[in-house]
Amino acid sequence: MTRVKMVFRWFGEGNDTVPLSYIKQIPGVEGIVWALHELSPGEEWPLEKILKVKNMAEQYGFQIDVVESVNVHEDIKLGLPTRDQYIHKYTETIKHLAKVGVKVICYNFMPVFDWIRSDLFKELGDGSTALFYEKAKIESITPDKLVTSFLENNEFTVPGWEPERLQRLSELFEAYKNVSEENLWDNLKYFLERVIPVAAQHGIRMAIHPDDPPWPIFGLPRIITNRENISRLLHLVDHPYNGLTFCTGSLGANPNNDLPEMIREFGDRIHFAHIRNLKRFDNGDFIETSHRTCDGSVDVYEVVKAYHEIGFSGYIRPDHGRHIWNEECRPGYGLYDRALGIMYLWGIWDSLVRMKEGSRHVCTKQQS
Ligand code: CS2
Ligand code: MN
Repeated sequence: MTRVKMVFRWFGEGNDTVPLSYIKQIPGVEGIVWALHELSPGEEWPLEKILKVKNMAEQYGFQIDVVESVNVHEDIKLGLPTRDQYIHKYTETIKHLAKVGVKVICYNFMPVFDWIRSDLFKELGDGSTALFYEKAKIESITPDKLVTSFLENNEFTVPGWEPERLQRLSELFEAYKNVSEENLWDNLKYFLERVIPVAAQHGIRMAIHPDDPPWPIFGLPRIITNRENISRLLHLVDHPYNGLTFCTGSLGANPNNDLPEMIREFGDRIHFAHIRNLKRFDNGDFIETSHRTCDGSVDVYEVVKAYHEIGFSGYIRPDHGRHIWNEECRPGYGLYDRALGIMYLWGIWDSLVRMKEGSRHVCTKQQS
């Protein structure tokens, strides 16, 4: 029987508006997706801190199999001589995470920024708000202006946009001036060649998150963007532990990405599935929507169907949600819309399982 493992991103005690006790009440969630958000990229994660999260999660019966993210230090992406010391810390962190049973590490290789949007709380017309990408605005604003506006209007730190990191913005842009896409590929290869063997030895699958959006931003190179590049990535170090976080929200911003097809092609290397819908506009803008297929441009039904077809038994989480019912939360990471998203995903998944396995299968209760 096909069995996916539904998980839910949680930013940690005192750092998330959603308590674990609420996550517990979302049907079928068996684990939290977590990170030590208080640490900077490049720092080694101490075992005591990791154990604290494990204990907290266990009180609610949650596993902590998936970490998102162990961030990669910029010196690694830049290919600076100092990278070796950071790669060493990264592998030490992997060993610590293996000790508590972590199975998957999600990370990304995007220069300077993690995801980019022009607005964090754009009105959708029904009273809800969502993350919005306005092409013209992004093309006309300077990165520091954009960052300042986010920091002013948002009381939560957004991962990848931490004030400490962003203080170094101009310095970083200067450093990336000489880094081409090909250099970034080389630097990723160098990183993977050193990290994958350690991860494999410790039973941890590495799952790179695609670039969001999947095209170059502010002149910075971006490489994890489409089918061809994903295939190149998987061949850089051709090992089952060198895999993907397949994010339909990131890859889906480019209409040329055939998501169900990519799931069928890369299925055995997808260790972690992020499902999100978004609506693309002809002018290059896009807005994040509810998970429902007809609300956006991503055919979420076909995406889930592709996972079912390949017998996917990895981890899956709803990605960003809208902000609904006046919820005050981190941009994209409220409780309500992500919980609705989960129920939509279960609705599709359970029907597919039922159609295949017949009425003898009702559904698997994922936790007690
Ligand atoms: C985002 C990212 O789409 C997403 O999941 O919220 O911030 C993601 O967590 C990172 O790119 C993973 O490294
Ligand atoms: Mn994602």
